[in-house]
Amino acid sequence: MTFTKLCVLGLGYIGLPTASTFATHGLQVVGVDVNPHVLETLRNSGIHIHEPGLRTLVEAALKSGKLTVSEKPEEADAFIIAVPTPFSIDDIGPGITWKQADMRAVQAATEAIVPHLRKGNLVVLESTSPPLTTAEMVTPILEHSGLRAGRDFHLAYSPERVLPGQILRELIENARVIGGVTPASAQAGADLYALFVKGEIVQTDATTAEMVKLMENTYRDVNIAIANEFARLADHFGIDVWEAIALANRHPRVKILKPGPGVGGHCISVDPWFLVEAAPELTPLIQAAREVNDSQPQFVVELVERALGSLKGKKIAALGLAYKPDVDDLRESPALEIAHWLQRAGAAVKAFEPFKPDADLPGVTAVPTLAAALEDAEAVLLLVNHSELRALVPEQLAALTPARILIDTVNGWAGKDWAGAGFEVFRLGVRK
Ligand code: SAJ
Repeated sequence: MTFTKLCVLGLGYIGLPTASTFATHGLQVVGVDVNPHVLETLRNSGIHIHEPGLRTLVEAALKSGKLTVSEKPEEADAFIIAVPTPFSIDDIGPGITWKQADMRAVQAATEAIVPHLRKGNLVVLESTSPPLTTAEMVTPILEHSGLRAGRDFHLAYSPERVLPGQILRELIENARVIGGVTPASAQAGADLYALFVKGEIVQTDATTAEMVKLMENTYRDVNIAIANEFARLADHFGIDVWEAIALANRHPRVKILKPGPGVGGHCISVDPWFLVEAAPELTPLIQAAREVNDSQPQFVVELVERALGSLKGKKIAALGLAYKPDVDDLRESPALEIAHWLQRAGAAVKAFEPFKPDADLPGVTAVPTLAAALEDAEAVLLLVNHSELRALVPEQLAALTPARILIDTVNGWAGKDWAGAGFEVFRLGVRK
């Protein structure tokens, strides 16, 4: 199949890079978003997302006239749905919460395509979705057009697999899985992404493609959970988990991930729930892993309490609030949760996030500079392994703060002579 014009619905972390990349590879692209702020920012040559290289790419795409933005879709050869699928939290009993995929944005975007859908078009869903979404939710909505999926138009599911912080490179280089409702739909999807994807393009059916995405992120979640559990065990047995992991990883078939303050972001902490929701009785391991990772912030709060004796009134500089290093994304961030909990427990927290110095956060006192966080602190808590924070050296930190207690939850400050500069260091997964 050949393509001239493409509509991308959803201009977020995935939709905007995808739309811009197609535009710089020759397609006429209409980027659609329901958020007027996003459209206005883009129309004024701004950008609402921090991602290395994205600003330049979007500028080039807009300047060339190949990318335009709009609040509504229009007729095109192909449509890509890249809207968010967050989760909603349900209370299902005393003390039990259950997380469910909130599919309203996918539903609304699919409905918005219906009036513009023509014979021979291709529709691709990229949003992470529970298994069977393409077959049982998207198909019936699109068929309100009077056209039949797989017969009159092509329909496919293609998961995005890019890593925030490396989106532009991974979008092009990663392997792409395209699952069609028919083999011809998968082929049409493959033809579209072949315009820029350099990685292998692998065709399958739509439900397999949905599962692949959920399996990838669930696999990572479970593996991070075991690393976090090892950190708790190391703490219990009085050893250094980082050393133990480094040694275990010398085994040719072992690759333990890093423990930390918990699992955040809009993918790994969310996607496993899509499987749990779809088959609760088949997912005890996945549920246990979620529980371990979700309770890791509490483990950090206890570590801080142990280091400081008590939390009441203690002045703590919390460094980093993003969900992982070198991104500005605060969604589901364990660091944010920890800062919040410490504050609720009576500590006087000043939090600093270098990628969002002006963030205004409910329940957390954020300050705009590192110096402001540190100036009167009694303890320094490293929550995110941002390069800029990791690079701090003992003398530099000693000059910026009266605090002489460091609590490192990400092993960012290992291997430096902190004791030489008068600091006492507590590390996650290392019992002193
Ligand atoms: N984390 C650890 N220990 C580790 C690795 C990560 O605690 O060893 C934590 C991070 O600090 C963060 C969370 O896990 O809080 C998730 O970070 P991540 O870098 O593992 O993943 P994401 O959420 O940024 O991106 C993931 C990627 N999926 C996989 O690696 C299987 C990415 O390829 C997906 O495209 C993305 O989810 C997505 O959009 O689904």
